[in-house]
Amino acid sequence: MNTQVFEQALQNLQLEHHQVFKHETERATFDLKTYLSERKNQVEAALKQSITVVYPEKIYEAMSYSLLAGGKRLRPILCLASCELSGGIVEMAMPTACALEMIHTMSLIHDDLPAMDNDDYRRGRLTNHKVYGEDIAILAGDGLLAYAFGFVVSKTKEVSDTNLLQVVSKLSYAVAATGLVGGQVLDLEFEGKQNIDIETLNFIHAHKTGALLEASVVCGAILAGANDEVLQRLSRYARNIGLAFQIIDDVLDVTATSEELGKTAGKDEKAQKATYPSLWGIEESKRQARRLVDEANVELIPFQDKAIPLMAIAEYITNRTH
Ligand code: GRG
Repeated sequence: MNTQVFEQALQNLQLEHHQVFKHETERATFDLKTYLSERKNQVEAALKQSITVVYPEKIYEAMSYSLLAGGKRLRPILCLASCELSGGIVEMAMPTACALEMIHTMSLIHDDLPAMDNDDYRRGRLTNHKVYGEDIAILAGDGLLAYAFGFVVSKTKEVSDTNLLQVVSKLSYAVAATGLVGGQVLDLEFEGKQNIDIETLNFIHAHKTGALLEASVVCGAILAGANDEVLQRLSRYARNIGLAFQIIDDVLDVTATSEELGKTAGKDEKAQKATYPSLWGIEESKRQARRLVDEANVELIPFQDKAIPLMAIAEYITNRTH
C-alpha cells in the first residue's frame, strides 16, 4: 500500500512504515488470494452444515439453493477477520458469520423479485423465484432471515450473553428500516429519477449496502470483547469500505460483463438508476473509491500487524472484477 492519504496519515502521526508494521516481511508476504480462499472454504463448510433439509423439503431446498450458490462471502470473512484483529478466534465468530451470509442472501432473493429489481440471474444461476416461484422465494427469504437470528443465539460458544445480545441488536438494526430496508425503500423511490443529490445517494447506499458490511465488521469485534474505542474505529473503517464497495459495484455494472458478474450487467442504466458513475463518471468514481479505502485503512493504523488482513480486504474492494 503506498497511497497518498495513507502516507500522509503516517507523516502526520510522525510514524515510519516499519513502526506500524513491525513485521514488514509478514506484511509484504501476506497473500490475500490464499487468505480469502481459505476463509471462504471454512465459511462454505459451516454454511453447508447450517441447514438440514427436512419436511416440508421444498422450502429448505429453496433456502439452500441461494445460500449455497457461492458468492464472495465477503461479509462472513470481514466478521472473522475483525474478530481475530480484536483478539478473538474464528470459532467464536463463525455462527455470526453464517448468519450474516443468511441475511445477505435473503436480501438478494428479495431484491431479485419482480416487485423489486426483477432479475433472472444471480451468482451465475437462475434467481430463486425463477426456480421456485415468487411465493416460495419470498418465504425462502423470510425463512433465512428468521433462522439467522436463532442460529447466532443457539450456536455461538465462548461469548458472554451481554456481547451476544449486542450482536443480535446490531444485526437487527442493520436489517431494519434503520438499515437495509430503509435504503431499499429510497432506492425504489428514486428509480427513474435523475434529480438525486449525492447526499441522498450516499444515504441509500450507506443503508442498503453499508449497514450490513458495518455490522459484519463490528459484530466480529463485539464477539471478541473489543472496547468502545476499537469498535468506533472499526465502524469508521467499515462505513468507508461500504461506500467504496458500492461505488465499485456501480462501476462494474457499466464496465463488466454479465458472465464476470454472474448477474445481468448494465441494469442500472436500463432502470434509469442514478449511480456514482452517472453522477461523477467512471474515473472520478474510481478515485473516490480509492480515497475511501485509504481513509478506511488510516483507521487501522493503531492495530499494526494485526490489521494486515482487513487492510488487504479494503484494497481488494477497489480492485475487484466481480
Ligand atoms: C433485509 C428484510 C430485508 C429485506 C430486503 C431487498 C432489500 C430489502 C434490500 C436490498 C439489499 C441489497 C440487495 C443490496 C445490494 C448489496 C450488494 C452490493 C450486493 C452484492 O453483494 P456481493 O457483491 O454479492 O458481496 P455476492 O454474491 O458476492 O455475495
